[in-house]
Amino acid sequence: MADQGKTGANRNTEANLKLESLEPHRVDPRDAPLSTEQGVRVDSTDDSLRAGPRGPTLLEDFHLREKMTHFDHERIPERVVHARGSAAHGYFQVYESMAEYTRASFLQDPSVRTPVFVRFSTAAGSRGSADTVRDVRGFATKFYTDEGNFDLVGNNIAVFFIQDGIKFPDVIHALKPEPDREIPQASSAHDAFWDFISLMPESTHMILWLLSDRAVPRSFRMMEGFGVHTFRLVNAQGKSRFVKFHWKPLLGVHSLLFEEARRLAGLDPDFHRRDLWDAIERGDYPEYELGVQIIEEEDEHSFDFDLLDATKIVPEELVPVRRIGKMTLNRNPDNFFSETEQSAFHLGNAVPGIDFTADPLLQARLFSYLDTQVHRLGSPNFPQIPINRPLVPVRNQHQEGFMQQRIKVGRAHHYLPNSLAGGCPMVAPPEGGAFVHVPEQVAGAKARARSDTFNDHITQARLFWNSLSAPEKRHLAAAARFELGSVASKDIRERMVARLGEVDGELGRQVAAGVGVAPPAGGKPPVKGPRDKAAVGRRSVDVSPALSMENTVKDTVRSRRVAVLAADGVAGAELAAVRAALEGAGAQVQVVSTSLGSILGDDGRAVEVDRTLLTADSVMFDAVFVPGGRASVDALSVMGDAVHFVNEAFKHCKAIGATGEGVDLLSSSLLQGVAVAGAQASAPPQGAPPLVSDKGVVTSRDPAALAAFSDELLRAIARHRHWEREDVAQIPA
Ligand code: HDE
Repeated sequence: MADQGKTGANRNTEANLKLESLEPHRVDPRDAPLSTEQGVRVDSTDDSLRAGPRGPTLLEDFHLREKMTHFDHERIPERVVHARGSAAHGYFQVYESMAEYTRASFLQDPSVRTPVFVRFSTAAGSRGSADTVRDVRGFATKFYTDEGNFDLVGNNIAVFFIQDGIKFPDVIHALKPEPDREIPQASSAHDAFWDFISLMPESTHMILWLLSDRAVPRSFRMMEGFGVHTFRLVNAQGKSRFVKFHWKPLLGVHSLLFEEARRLAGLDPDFHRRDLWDAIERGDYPEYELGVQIIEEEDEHSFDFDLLDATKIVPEELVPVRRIGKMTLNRNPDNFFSETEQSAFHLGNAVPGIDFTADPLLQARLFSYLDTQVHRLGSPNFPQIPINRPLVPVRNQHQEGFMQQRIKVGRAHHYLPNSLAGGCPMVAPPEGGAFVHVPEQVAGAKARARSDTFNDHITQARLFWNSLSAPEKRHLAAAARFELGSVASKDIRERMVARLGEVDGELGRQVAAGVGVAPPAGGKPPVKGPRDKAAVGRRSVDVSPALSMENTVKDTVRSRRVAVLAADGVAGAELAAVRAALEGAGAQVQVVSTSLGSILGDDGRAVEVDRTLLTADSVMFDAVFVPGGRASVDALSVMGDAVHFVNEAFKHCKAIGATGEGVDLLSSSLLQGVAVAGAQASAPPQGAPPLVSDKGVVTSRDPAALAAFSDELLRAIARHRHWEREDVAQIPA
């Protein structure tokens, strides 16, 4: 009985049962000739049926009418939020049994690979909007477990704008393009958004995250995911504990600079989609560890905030994140519409062993997701679409509806109790795998009210700010100046600056200076909040290093993109040695030159060109390498695009490497404030070090130092950005 309804075949196998289940639905154009939807073969699809070659088209043309009708109905409503997204298949494997905490079957056996489908998204823009805009990213995972589907529908920002779901339509209406002019697309930099936010103190914490570099991720593969709400884990004995879910990317958390993000929005609006697709095609499979923060029920009130308040994090320093398993994304979808667009996530898709809390944001979501899918996919039968189907049998009393796929047999399938079908389908006891809700005690007078323990909107915003490194703070203040600088209403700017000043006086002053309003009056009294309430505990921290991206993984170059600037006469040996080192460490190297085809190295060997200076831009890369070769460097030195390429990479604090004469290109690029190897010299001066590495700029003129050079460049690229260069005088890029 216990295993009734389970697929079983999921166990101890590397096969991905979800992918196998999609196989019968895959259609290859090579399998059969062109036909109508009725399977009738078609002799021509280029000319409609006409009364004479110049005559009118006949209504009788069933092929024309079918083709046109289907085309006319191709579009379905895009998601009201998170319309722009990209997805991938993969699997999840737990490291060790979590039976102590949860009975969820997919969290028991380390040998089991549970298929997953993950959709990443932006929230504000339409389906065709750019990937790299400043926005929260969705991180929605569907686990096809052997007890049914579990959807973890999270974001890359750990908190949310609002505390109660009833405000969701308001925040989204404010964020979306303004209704009269439908401007701006996929951007929060406008009056309506900041009008709302400036009047909603509870949004302060989320706003700080949104203004931070986390809102412009380098890649979907390099961002964290958060379940945001407090959920429950429930074990087989019925013991319930609170849990916060996390996804930790193995590549670390890395961002773009906002300026790069804005340039990329024009140069490659599909930057993140392409990055995800290409990485999977290359076999650079994105990996994330699932983390949990587990909190005993008796500790519910031990913090200086309310666990039910989705505008708060549980600092990792108070409750460590335990990494319990790993997700690997290893297969791209076959069809964007059928899989990515039609995938329907729902926070309410939970499996036994995982349960909800009374978080009022979560509760509203439990309603919204089902409702929105019916609208978007047009029928309550949307769970029957192949990508949404669970791997376990589905039996219930639902019947009919648009696009019903099931052929239910028998006279009495559709009601319970029945005797004609032997009482089937039968309900299951908990031991038989049924979902049983945690019997949480609830009591209280009916009221439209919010708990006082939700009142403190500033303390954790300040915690976030205080936890950032100096460069992150600088970027955040600049982002606020950009966003508010786009707001026409001075009142709104003033209100918002005052709020930022409440979080931190210096932040308020820095933003005020850029947006033409008076600096906020300093020294506001600390906000009265749950800290002061006897009912709420005092566990808190003032700084959480886990919040700063400065402390992320910085020891790998895996999948980083490195541009090699070269022209005819490039030093072939230098290019080959450095490329081998970079590729050996997992980086992707692309040779950028003036035209496609190949260039000739000084060793007489041809080097294939991957991109031209017209189609490649430094913002598309993580690092630049300029090999020597007098002719190559001389040619590049007089090309504005090549010089600009290096200048811009320098401005964006990326690792830059140069060997031999390549160092001269850097020197002539007005690099300021960094040391390079023997500037403007073709041979190393007497006693000069073979290798100079300063603030992410690695240079060497010594052919014998290539191995050491490569090692140092790898280290510089692994650090991702060298923010210390932001202090160097402005670069004319
Ligand atoms: Fe969503 N959200 N949301 N949301 N959300 C949707 O469902 C909603 C919230 C999130 O890749 C919609 O299928 C309400 C928090 C993601 O398909 C809709 C509230 C978090 C995705 C909806 C929230 C999210 C959605 C729109 C406040 C992070 C994309 C289309 C109570 C934990 C999933 C759809 C995908 C999508 C409602 C707040 C994440 C309308 C009412 C908090 C990742 O149902």
